Amino acid sequence: MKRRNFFGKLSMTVSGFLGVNSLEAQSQNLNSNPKRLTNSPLSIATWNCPEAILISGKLMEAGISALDAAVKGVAFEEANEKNTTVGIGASPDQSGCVTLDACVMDDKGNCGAVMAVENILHVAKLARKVMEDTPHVNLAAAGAEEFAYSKGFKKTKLLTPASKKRWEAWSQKSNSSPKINVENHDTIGMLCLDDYGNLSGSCTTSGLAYKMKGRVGDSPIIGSGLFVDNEVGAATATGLGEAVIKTVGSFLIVELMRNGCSPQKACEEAIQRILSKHSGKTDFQVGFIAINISGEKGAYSIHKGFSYTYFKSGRAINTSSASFY
Ligand code: SD4
Repeated sequence: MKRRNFFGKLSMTVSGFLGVNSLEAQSQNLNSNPKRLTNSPLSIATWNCPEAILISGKLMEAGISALDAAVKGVAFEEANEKNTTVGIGASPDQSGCVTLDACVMDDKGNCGAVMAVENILHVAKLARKVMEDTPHVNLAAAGAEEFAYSKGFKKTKLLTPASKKRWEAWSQKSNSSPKINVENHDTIGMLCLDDYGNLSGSCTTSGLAYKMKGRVGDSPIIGSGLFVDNEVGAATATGLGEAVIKTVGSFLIVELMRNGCSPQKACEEAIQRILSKHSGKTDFQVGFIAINISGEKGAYSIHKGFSYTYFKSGRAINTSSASFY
């Protein structure tokens, strides 16, 4: 497809998703609030997700908060059947059941998460409901699903004919084991810095493809898959969740930034920490992205192949991350 057609189509898709009226309404908000930062709004997400980044970036340009932008941005990927690691069309667990994990964290340090949830599409939005409408941080499995229905979420069949076919092919192999997807589309962690200098983030995934039933990775674990501190910065992760959890990766990056590291240096240190705990064994991937409160960004992964997408001057730019190997 020609580049111009692609971006034309993309902006139509995105404006449909945004709702033009809400943009117009919110732009009045922007006019009445002065822009505080020169590097804002900034949104950045793991992997190649231009539509999600355009949604979050344009919402923030229209004066919408970083939290709203982070939840609405990843919603695009949750509804994207081609993304085999997020929302509808995602790979199931060993038993053929799709279970989703997600979390959100805002500029005030509030957070919410849902884990191992079946039949609910927009799990980042559900995590936000846990944060805003319950006294808890984490809701799991059937409890999270029941809570979703009580909040008006619809039951959605997440296993598509394509994801069922992939799972059937996988289950026929004799040495079937869980795997980290290495396609362009993968777990989406998104960090947003709005024009008022506030940071928020979201992370949404189906986790490891063909995982053990009940397995939960890093993505919905605050501090591991995502961490936001409005005084410092924010970080999010993709890759082998067990390795990220063992080093509390996203929290580690934010603390490194608090102690003076740039987002880039902090991501590199966190990857080094993981490698130092797995001496000799590097057959897995982890990637981190981070931003600080000044709008500087960083990304680093163990292996080549990880990329991230960010919003700049009305455009979504996808870039390869630097890597250890
Ligand atoms: C997990 N970190 O559940 C997730 C998987 C992932 O890209 O990021 N895949 O371990």
